[in-house]
Amino acid sequence: MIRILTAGESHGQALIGIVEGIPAGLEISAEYINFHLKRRQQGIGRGARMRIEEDKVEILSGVRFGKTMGSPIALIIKNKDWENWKKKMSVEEIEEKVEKITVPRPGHADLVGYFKYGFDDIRNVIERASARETAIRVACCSVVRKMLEEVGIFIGSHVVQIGQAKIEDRAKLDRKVQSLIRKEKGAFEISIEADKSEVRCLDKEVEVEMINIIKKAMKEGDTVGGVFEVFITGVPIGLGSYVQWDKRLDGLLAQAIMSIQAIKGVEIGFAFENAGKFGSEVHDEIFIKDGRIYRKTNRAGGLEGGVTNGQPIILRSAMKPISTVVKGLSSVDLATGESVKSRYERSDFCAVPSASVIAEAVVAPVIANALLEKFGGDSIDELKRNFKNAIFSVW
Ligand code: EPS
Repeated sequence: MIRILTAGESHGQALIGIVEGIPAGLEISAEYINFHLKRRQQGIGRGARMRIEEDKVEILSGVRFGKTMGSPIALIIKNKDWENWKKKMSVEEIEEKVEKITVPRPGHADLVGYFKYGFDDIRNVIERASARETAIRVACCSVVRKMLEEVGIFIGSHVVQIGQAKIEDRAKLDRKVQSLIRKEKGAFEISIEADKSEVRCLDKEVEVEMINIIKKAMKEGDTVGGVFEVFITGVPIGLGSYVQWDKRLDGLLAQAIMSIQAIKGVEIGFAFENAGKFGSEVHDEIFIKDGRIYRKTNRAGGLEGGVTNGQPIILRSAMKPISTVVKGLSSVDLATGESVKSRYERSDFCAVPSASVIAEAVVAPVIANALLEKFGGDSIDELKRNFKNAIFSVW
């Protein structure tokens, strides 16, 4: 099975990751991973840090002559900003006094981390809780994603809401998404289109509203969150299982997306809308043509009983507004007990477009593990041979 571990602090020397369990013979390059790293760094509303970093991965092990060897793959992304943080983030004890951070930002991990680990300096929390970690996670997951692409499974995403600006015409959006996923690269075609927009939005009018809301937040020293959707296509029937709680793929996918910093909600298909309807209006009826099972709708989001039903997987996710707010929020100085305003160093105003790209990445290991569990394969050729028996349905 595939396992991923990451290490590294936001302003430390580097971020590192290990990917274990990738079958042998997968063609992979730093170029492929860097393509997704660059996509993660795009979007209006990011802070000054994104102008410092230009994330590039180095593959340190597990790959020979451009192909995986079945052994652990080690990756590294160096932090360019490290140059400015060598003292503050020194591994060794230093003589010089470094200012301690004692005022937690509401919504961030600051307060809980301070008490949980018994620190006297919130810097220790900020550095690892930071969403900077997602750079190496995207790198690691991109290797897994490449493996999925080998068997025709593609992942894509787009943003449907930022602040109060949201796509209301669902029927029009569904038509657009359906026409995109029928193309060669399935769900990734959604991303190819969305990547052309600064907010990764498929609707030109709503895109303008979204950009205006982000600009307003930037001007007012505030932040905004939003909602994005992830689609996964080319998934056969039967990944995951209902036989045990921890094999249900819907739960595992939700966990993966929830593990992204600032994500507070995940929905499979149109769960919240479905909750307000009668059953007869919700469930995707089953039809057959020329011996092939098909559905006219996909409100279940490609999962029934925690098992893939052969339709595209649809995951919707809510990101809260970033918790570092320029104008400050009420907080307490934990060193003195005084009521003060939360401090501001530097941050993003909106990271919803980036989060959607990160979500594409983090679902890959969940799908890949369910795929390997069902079809097996120590090499890519073996996996492909086994995958030939996969059963699909159509939407
Ligand atoms: C982040 C704060 C900002 C973001 C960062 C996540 O960084 P800094 O504190 O250096 O200004 O830019 O995101 C990234 C660095 C990244 O690569 O996505 C936070 O507190 O989570």
